[in-house]
Amino acid sequence: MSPRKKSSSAAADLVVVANRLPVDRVVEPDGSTSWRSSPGGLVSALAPVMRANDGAWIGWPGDAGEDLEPFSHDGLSLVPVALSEEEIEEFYEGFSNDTLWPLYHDLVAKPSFHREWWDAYVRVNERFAAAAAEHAAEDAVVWVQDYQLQLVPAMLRELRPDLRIGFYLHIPFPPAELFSQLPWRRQVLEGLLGADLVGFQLAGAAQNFIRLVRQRVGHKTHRDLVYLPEGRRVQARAFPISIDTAGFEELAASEPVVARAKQIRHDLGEPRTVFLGIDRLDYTKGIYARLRAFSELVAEGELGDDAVFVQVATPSRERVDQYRRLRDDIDRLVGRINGDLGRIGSPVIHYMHSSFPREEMAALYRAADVMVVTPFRDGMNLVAKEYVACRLDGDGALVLSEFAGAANELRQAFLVNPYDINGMKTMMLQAHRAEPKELGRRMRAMRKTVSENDVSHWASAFLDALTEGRTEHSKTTRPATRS
Ligand code: GDG
Repeated sequence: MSPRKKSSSAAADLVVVANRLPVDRVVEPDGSTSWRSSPGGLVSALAPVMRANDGAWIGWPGDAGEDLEPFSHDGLSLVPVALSEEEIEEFYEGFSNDTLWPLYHDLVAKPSFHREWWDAYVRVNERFAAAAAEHAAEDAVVWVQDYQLQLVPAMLRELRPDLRIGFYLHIPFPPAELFSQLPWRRQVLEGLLGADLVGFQLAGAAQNFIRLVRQRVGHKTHRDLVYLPEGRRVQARAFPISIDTAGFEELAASEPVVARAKQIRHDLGEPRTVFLGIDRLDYTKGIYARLRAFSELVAEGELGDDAVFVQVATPSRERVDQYRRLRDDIDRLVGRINGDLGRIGSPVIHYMHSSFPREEMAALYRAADVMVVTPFRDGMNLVAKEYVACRLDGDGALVLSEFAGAANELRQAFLVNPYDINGMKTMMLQAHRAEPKELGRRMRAMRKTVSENDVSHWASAFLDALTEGRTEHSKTTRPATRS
């Protein structure tokens, strides 16, 4: 292994490029600003390997503003990329969240195509690529994340052909029939082909990509490889993402979380069965259909009179029209269901439009008998895996959509088609009535899956695959244990 060449933050051996920095800006009462970590699976998986490799994380700080200097936070070098108010509207809310997001999720909502949004997408991708080119050491490894930055790999390769470039898509990659609607389909494919390795949640998504590259760009492909005319090869493979399983287990076992879970059940009126949904408030997540299915079961008397549904919907993308409409729809539905079926002091649906600390999430997972995860389409769905990780006693039931990537691994869940309300009702009822023995058998198998495949396993599988193909350079990423 070659010795480290440089130690300044301007020369990182591993560069992560993501839309968001893993921190939020906090403005203090005196007007000064400070940073607070926004913990997530990605940062907890990557932090150790970043620290071991002079890593830098390039991303947007989350609000409109001028350029900020790179800084360190919690041992990580962070490089802010500024977005103007107009770019937030056109690149982020527009092209990323109102064009690509619905297009990549099976057209669950209608995507908007606007040429100005595309122009902003190109401009912002160029800015991220320039920042990565500036901060990567010679021969460094650069890992670009997600649908907001699909043009970065090719832009970066143009600037820095010495780099080893990986790209990972956290959301589904659609079949050719849907993707082909995108007026800039060829540019997006060519953007991704700048990477050496393109990672997806599922093998089917990688196959969709390979097929599109063959059809639309005309490159030769064989299995998971694309052969470019200049002699370079690009690999497209599945790397299903996961969670910090041990971290969730530890949290779920902690005394305050155990006590809080008891308190939650008490506050709900000690019902026999607690159903739970936790999602970003997003039209892909199938919240509306799931609440309808549950309310019909209640109205039909199938659940007895002591089942409640707790639905947490975390505020999300609130300036995008489709999200505003969804919020109104859910507000109305919850109001109607509780108006029709609730009694004084005991609504059937406990709906919270807010976000909570991780400890509260773990307590909710512990408190719930039946976790209901019913997206119409989802890259993976980490909530399903988090629920499983928190069920330390091996009890509880998971009702899971076939169209979540997680269904590929969590085969022992009660799998449902979220478009089929009657089918969902049947499965929710089956989960509610299942014997403890059956629940234990299912949950133990799923717990084994999430403990064997956690997020650090995911990160090292991707980085190993990215660096092992490197023959012309000697550098490899250092494992996290060597600092
Ligand atoms: C995208 C893809 C893919 C939610 N509310 C709160 C909170 N959360 C956390 C959950 C979970 C995460 O946010 C949500 O992850 P999901 O996977 O469920 O969904 P997306 O946000 O759509 O994520 C998805 C994922 O990327 C990773 O590749 O699985 O398919 O769409 O970790 O726990 N966390 C806290 N408070 C909340 O109120 N602390």
